Amino acid sequence: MKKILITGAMGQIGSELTVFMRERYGRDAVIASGRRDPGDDHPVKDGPYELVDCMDRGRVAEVVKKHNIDTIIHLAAVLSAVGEKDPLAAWNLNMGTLLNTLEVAREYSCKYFTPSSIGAFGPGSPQDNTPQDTIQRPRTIYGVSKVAGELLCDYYYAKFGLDTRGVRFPGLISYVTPPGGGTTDYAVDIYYGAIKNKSYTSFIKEGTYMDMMYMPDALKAVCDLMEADPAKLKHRNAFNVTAMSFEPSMIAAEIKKHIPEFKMDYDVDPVRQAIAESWPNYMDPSCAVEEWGFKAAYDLPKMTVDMLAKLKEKLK
Ligand code: AKB
Repeated sequence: MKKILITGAMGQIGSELTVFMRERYGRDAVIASGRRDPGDDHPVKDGPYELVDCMDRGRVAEVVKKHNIDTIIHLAAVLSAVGEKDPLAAWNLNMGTLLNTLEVAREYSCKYFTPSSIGAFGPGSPQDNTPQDTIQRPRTIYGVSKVAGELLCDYYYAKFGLDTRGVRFPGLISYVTPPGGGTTDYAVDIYYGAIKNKSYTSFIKEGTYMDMMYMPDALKAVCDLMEADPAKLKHRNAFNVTAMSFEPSMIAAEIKKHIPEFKMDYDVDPVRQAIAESWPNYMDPSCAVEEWGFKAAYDLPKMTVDMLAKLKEKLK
């Protein structure tokens, strides 16, 4: 990976991955891109930045050619809860940008990464210890687009020999960039509620387990997978990765250890609750462990200590 293009660099993982990869591979090795100019004081502007709408394949190709890109990290996507508000727009954006970037990667022989999600599973998938290869019949347009994306990445690998790689991300938790319209967002919002008001109203019901991961582990996972020996990879899209599984009262109890006055109540959102119930309780990440050494450093207690300390500083 000498020159990396990151699409959707303004999204939750995009801006942090840009900073992380620049630290790891060099400032000029990572070209961040997005549909908007984020303003000069945004961290993604600390290095090369290009305005790119991935619905415009010609523009993607122009930027790949201009910077001699050999690796595309395609992140631009509409998430699960927002997707349900306008399914057609979500499908068009998720599939249109995926196909355009895959085609450009094929044309310019780039290595390719795009994330799938726990959203690629559905009510028919085994919910406990969800296997790497199993039934995938999601009920959200986001999930349908993620399954289609996984299949397309497999297809481009098998048909054209494109070096496609990916992970099924769980809910990502970060103090830097807020998430943008997902079902797992409560697990980020709760920390903001704890620091700002010592309280939080959860839109997800007590007892609803989902997989989660702290952002530093997610960033490292992307780099570790992209650096992995291709001969060892049996799966081309996408690996189950997870660091922890919890339900709302567990994260509340963990926060209470540090903020004893913290109170949580519930006002369940039926749309997001139904999505959460259709997703795994916890996935089996053993293929990622075996094929490229996936390992997460943060569990719920360790993440909570860090999140609360960092947010306290940030919101001062
Ligand atoms: C969402 O909740 O939609 C995302 C995801 C798990 O893919 N955070």
